[in-house]
Amino acid sequence: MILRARSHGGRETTSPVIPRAMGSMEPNVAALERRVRGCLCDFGFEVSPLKVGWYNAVLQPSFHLQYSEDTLAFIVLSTPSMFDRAFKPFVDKQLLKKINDPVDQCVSYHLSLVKESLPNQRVDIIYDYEILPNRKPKFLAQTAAHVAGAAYYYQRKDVRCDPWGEKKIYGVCIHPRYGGWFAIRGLLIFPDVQVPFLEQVAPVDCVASEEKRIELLEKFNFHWRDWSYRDIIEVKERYSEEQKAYFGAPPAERFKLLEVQGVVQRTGTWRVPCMLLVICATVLHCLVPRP
Ligand code: B12
Repeated sequence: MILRARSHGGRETTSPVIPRAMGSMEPNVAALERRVRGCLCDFGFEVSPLKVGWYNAVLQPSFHLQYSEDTLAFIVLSTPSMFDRAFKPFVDKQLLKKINDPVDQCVSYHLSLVKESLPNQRVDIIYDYEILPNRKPKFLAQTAAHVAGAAYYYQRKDVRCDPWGEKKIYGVCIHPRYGGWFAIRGLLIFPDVQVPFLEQVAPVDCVASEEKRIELLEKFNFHWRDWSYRDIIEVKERYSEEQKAYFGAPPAERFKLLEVQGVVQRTGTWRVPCMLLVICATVLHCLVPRP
């Protein structure tokens, strides 16, 4: 099994680590992990392994995933480059269905390819937007990212002198490399693969001071539309202006953005000016206060 070794600055390296209790399926698990990474990393996704038991251990039973505790799973994040490496080619090549969110369709396409590339393996996929009949999310993406060591989940209880009184304060994950410029897209679960030997890696605590944590939670809860919480640490990569315009647009208008792009592609040289026009219009739209 390849486990991640982290430097203090959060940079990630891969190095072979001898597991504490190597099981007979060990080489298969390493191959599985290579396959999952091989399918996703070139497209701007990042994957981190976890055991279902780590996730269930911090949650109340109503949120538990119904698998045995040594079951292998991978949390899948989209990084800023997913937009250019996966989403734009997907829109160029595929027939988008108008019913679902285009990015969700793209993510689902790529995660389904992982499943197809492992025909002899049972793979369950849970997406971040899926909900149970009781309206609870099927999995808590931030908790999964934290226990997998992918991104630190900062919650209200991580602040000692809490200034918010009765207000509801949502927590937020921060990635050591991308700050808040990423999303948690899904969980790949391998019900037949047990990894008792997998070692847990702690997430990098990149927002360590009390003041910064308060600033982060303030920004995420009360100013998330201005993107500022995403820059709470110095980042290596962030969303491009084009990507911000796309994600900043109300979901109904995102299709329009893509339609314009499609039309313009057919008329060749007009593509760039027209895209810029749409981006400017969207940015202006977002700046105009809504009732
Ligand atoms: C419902 C939802 C919302 C709701 C409610 C938010 C909430 N957190 O409850 C609303 C609509 C308000 C919302 C808004 C936003 N959201 Co939202 N949302 C979700 C969603 C679908 C589910 C969250 C949820 O219901 N959690 C349930 C509560 C109870 O969980 P919890 O507070 O974490 O509590 C658990 C932990 O504390 C855990 N626990 C206990 N002890 C310990 C100890 C440790 C160590 C750990 C790790 C855990 C742990 O136990 C608790 C449960 O028992 C998630 C995706 C997902 N599937 O998880 C995205 C998600 C949280 N949202 C996200 C974002 C970005 C946003 C917005 C900025 C809008 C946007 N998409 O751009 C805004 C920002 C918030 C705001 N100011 O409004 C991102 C956050 C990314 C990040 N970096 O953290 C997520 C993960 C989606 C994604 N695909 O990336 N969201």
